[in-house]
Amino acid sequence: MDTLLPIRGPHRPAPPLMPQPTLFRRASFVTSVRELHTLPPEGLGEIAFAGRSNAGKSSALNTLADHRKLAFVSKTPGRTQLLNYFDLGDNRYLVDLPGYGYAKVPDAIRAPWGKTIGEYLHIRQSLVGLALIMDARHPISDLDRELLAWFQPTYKPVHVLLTKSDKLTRDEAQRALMTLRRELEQIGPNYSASLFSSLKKTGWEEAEKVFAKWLGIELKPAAAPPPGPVGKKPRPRHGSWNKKAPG
Ligand SMILES: Nc1nc2c(ncn2[C@@H]2O[C@H](COP(=O)(O)OP(=O)(O)O)[C@@H](O)[C@H]2O)c(=O)[nH]1
Ligand SMILES: [Mg+2]
Repeated sequence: MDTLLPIRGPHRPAPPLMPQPTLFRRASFVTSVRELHTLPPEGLGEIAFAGRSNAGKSSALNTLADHRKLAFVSKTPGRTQLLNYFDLGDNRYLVDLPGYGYAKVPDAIRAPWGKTIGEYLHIRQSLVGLALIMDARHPISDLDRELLAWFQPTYKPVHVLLTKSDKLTRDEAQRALMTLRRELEQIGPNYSASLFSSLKKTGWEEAEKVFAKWLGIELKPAAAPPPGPVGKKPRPRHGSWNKKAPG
């Protein structure tokens, strides 16, 4: 009796793998800072990530780090109100700031989240720029404006990632970007913005270029990950791109 063999089609080469973000790929959690006197020693450069709660900051960080759990640490209870430091290697860091917009802050404090983080933004010498995450559908809230006004006296650059751009049509997204850019131009010459989507994994190339320049890191052409064994389907790299941390 004939043995039933699986029917195989002609051999098809695997589709080329898409380039992946590399700049933050080595990012690993170092420490959470509650008081400024416990900040790590000044390094060669750090970028702070800020944004309203729910704007998509954790997802954007995970996308840029090509790591679905990077921002997990920032969500663990007790760490959400702290500055969370991630080491990028070579004495460079990214700093995840707490999201703002939930708690009402007394006017006297002025910075969106209060004194400590407001002060950090002013005094930290190795802070080379601010990455501000905004939801492309509701760009630039009053709190975002307050933060920009607070940061402006440092004369350091700001780059806005207009994330969730997948929720808009191409035209709507372009219009949101242009409107925002016009407003940013009024604030400072080194304020820029680009579209981003953690869902579609788009916009990371432009973000990486800006952040690499700030950090003085030369970007190597994004290396595609090595192909898996022949015939084996590569596992999806971003199966749960925005997995929520418990608690
Ligand atoms: N469609 C879409 N949803 C997103 C995107 N980024 C984040 N989200 C969703 O927005 C919500 C808030 O995201 P999160 O990253 O936790 O925001 P955070 O509070 O700023 O850290 C979650 O439900 C995410 O699934 C995106 O690029 N596209
Ligand atoms: Mg978050």
